[in-house]
Amino acid sequence: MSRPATTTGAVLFHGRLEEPLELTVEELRALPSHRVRVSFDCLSSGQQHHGFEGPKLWDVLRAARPRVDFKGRKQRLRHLLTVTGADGHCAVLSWAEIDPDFGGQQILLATSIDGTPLDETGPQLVIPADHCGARYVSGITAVWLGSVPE
Ligand SMILES: Nc1nc2c(c(=O)[nH]1)N[C@H]1C(S)=C(S)[C@@H](COP(=O)(O)O)O[C@H]1N2
Ligand SMILES: [Mo]
Repeated sequence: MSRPATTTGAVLFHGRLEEPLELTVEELRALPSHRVRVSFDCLSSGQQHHGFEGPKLWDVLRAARPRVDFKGRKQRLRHLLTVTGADGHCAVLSWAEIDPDFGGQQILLATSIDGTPLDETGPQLVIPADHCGARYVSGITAVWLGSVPE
């Protein structure tokens, strides 16, 4: 589930997709970009404040052509994403957190942090609603889409 992308700073999208897709930070910039100011709490370093910019994870996921039935709504709910960093840190997101028919959260794959481009390190997951910073996975190398078996 954490097979990294082959290009430095690129992300491998794999799992329940028409085909695996590798996207660089530069390619992520081709999608509509959003800016957010966030604060989150870290157990070891306290309250952090950052400005992030990048596309919505939802828009990236749609571009990656998920093998998911969009006609109904209930069938989508069994899907989940894992987001993995270069160091193996991994967080799970449920499909419904980002689907506009459900939570529709403004979760981003940031291409810059505080104005610094992330081309070399890889994008960072931004979850403005989270109180804790642990799901702000940095240096993302892989995003996997899966579903709970029927
Ligand atoms: N790849 C990776 N991303 C990570 C972590 C990690 O260990 N590895 N730690 C998380 C935690 S616990 C926090 S609080 C934030 C810290 O973000 P900051 O260093 O930009 O303040 O990064 C998160 N992202
Ligand atoms: Mo943290």
